[in-house]
Amino acid sequence: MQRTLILLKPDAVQRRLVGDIIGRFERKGLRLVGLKLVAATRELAEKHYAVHKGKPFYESLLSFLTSGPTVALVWEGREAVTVGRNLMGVTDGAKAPPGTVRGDYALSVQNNLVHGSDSAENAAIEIALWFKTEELVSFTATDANWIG
Ligand code: IDP
Ligand code: MG
Repeated sequence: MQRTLILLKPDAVQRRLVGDIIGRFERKGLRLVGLKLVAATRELAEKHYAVHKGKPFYESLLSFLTSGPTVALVWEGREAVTVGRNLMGVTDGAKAPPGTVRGDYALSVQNNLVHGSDSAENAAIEIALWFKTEELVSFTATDANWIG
């Protein structure tokens, strides 16, 4: 069982795609264990995107992530990290295949609607950055035998 951090970035909220995107993760079978609306501070955005510091798009990326509300989600399930990345599609919305969030709704590289952890190790770090332990609610899904 694995957990992943998924962010619906400010463009997803502004474009009213929150319900659609959450629905995709729900229908896949992942369990929602954390959910909140966050106005990310510059400090939080810097920590979240620390790996991109120094890149040409870094400042613009921080402005983007702090430009409005972000929906922070933690999903749990089998291979949750890979499943999350597959539901999102590749970074560049123009190249992401149809059927993925980015493939269906994004054309931009920067404004690509979602963030998803890229490894179990980074997921643990990112979840700790966005959530307090007591904000995560683990539960047994009543349909677990069907979903696997
Ligand atoms: P990912 O979100 O698919 O994991 P990363 O390479 O980790 O992609 O980049 C983090 C975020 O930075 C992307 O989701 C996107 O918003 C932005 N980004 C990545 N590469 C570029 C770029 O070349 N130009 C502008 N923004 C970029
Ligand atoms: Mg990334």
